[in-house]
Amino acid sequence: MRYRAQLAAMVGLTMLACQGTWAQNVNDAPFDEKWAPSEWGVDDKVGAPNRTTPELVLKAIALVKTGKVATLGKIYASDAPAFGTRSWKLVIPGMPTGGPFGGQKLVYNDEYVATELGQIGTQFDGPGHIGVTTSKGMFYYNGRFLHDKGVGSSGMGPLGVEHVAQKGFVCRGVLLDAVALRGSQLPIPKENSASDPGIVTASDVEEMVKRQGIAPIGQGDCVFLYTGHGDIWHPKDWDTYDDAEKVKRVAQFNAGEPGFGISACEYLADRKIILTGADTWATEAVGKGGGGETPQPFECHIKLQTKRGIWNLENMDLSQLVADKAYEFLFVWSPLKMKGATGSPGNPVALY
Ligand code: UVW
Repeated sequence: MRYRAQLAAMVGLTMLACQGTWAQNVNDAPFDEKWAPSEWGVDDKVGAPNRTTPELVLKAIALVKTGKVATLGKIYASDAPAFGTRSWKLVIPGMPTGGPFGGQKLVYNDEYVATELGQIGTQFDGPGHIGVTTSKGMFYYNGRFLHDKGVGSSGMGPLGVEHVAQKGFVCRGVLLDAVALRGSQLPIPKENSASDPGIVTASDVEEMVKRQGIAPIGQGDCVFLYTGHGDIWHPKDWDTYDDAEKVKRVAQFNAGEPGFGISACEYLADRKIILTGADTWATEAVGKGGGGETPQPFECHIKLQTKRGIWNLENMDLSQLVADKAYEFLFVWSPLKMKGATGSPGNPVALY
């Protein structure tokens, strides 16, 4: 946790520094590059999942050949890695929570969970999660601002995840096996450079698609990256470790991560995908110093989510897909319809 907290502090400091620069009106890219209105219009609250059509759903369903099913969510638990100061606490109030009722003395249990529900464990980044500070305020997907009417500490209003949840994700899932490409688990990047082996580039993506013998990435696809970094926190082994080993692994997991670099994110955006995901906590590369391919932390988050409405799933368990070499599949998932939330927990399903 200490390393993750340090990293979060570093990222925070860098963001503050960037905000300082933006406050001087240096980065108004959302206006200069016309990030809003989005291609789906000024009222849109969904983003790239708008690309899903009945035709694309039927094409994705045709990828189910063997009837095999893989669940891609990790286990939510208080000892699992989490970003910054996020945490998970589950209690069963009462034991039993209620009853007894009636002749059979029925009893029941509930759970009370205290956590950053949309941003813990296997988590979905929706429209209210990532914004950038501009000269006009904190800018989010489709030109909404944190100071807008209806957006506040009791909910994100038009940026709430329930709007994306209404649409959901039913798509062709593509698994990119970067461990097979590099020959081993990808390292945490050491330098802000596309040539770092921890940074997956656009040509790496093309090479993986070619080697894996699948059709090119295209409109409406959901694209998931396996880096091996997620195996530091593998659901199969996790509960076999003692507390000291878990603490060590949490620190390793949180110290940075391999992932997509800028060229890969731009490439995927050009292919008009609707969702990224990975076995890591941010999907994109995060070096030990906080940045990825550039010193700007979470630059792919900004370029895909804030700018284009291409959303993201983090901390996925891709191991069964990797073992089965299931490189394309039917992917089905939807965020929970939590009014005003920034994201969602969940357990996505792949069928192939
Ligand atoms: C942040 O919340 C900054 O990152 P992530 O989306 O990876 O949780």
